[in-house]
Amino acid sequence: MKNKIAIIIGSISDKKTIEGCLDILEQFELDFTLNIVSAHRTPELLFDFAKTAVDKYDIIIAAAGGSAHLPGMVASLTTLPVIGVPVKSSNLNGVDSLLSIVQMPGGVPVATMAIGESGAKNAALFAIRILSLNNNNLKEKLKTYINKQTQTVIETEVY
Ligand code: RP5
Repeated sequence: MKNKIAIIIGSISDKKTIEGCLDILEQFELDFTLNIVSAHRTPELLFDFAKTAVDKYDIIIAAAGGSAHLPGMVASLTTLPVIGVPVKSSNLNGVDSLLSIVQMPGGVPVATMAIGESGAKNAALFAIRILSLNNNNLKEKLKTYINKQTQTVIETEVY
């Protein structure tokens, strides 16, 4: 395992959505890259990225909005697990992104997260769960993260 994650976004306008993903990966001290790769505006870059990704990374997180072909196209060109994050689009609130990413044909899987910032955070945590299968140190950090999250909810005073 390389313990390395590639994050790709379809546009600079997607960066805000994935801030939570970056925060979590930094918190877990994981090695990642972040690049803009657009399925429609830079199709040749997408092809080159996807064809060489297996030599550099373990997991790809791909966030895109609207007619969001990025995660699916990348998944079709690599054997790596691809986690898709539907970005909340301005016109259809991300339902377009979600349906574009989740409705893959049988044979080409994309692990599709929730729309927007929750999906971006979960993409990082899902990647960490995959990497922790072969990394006990990461597994312990993940347990600590989950326990802290639980404690925060329990200790939150409502009144
Ligand atoms: C998609 O189109 C991107 O992932 C982005 O969410 C959406 C809009 O892109 P911009 O027009 O803001 O660059 O490819």
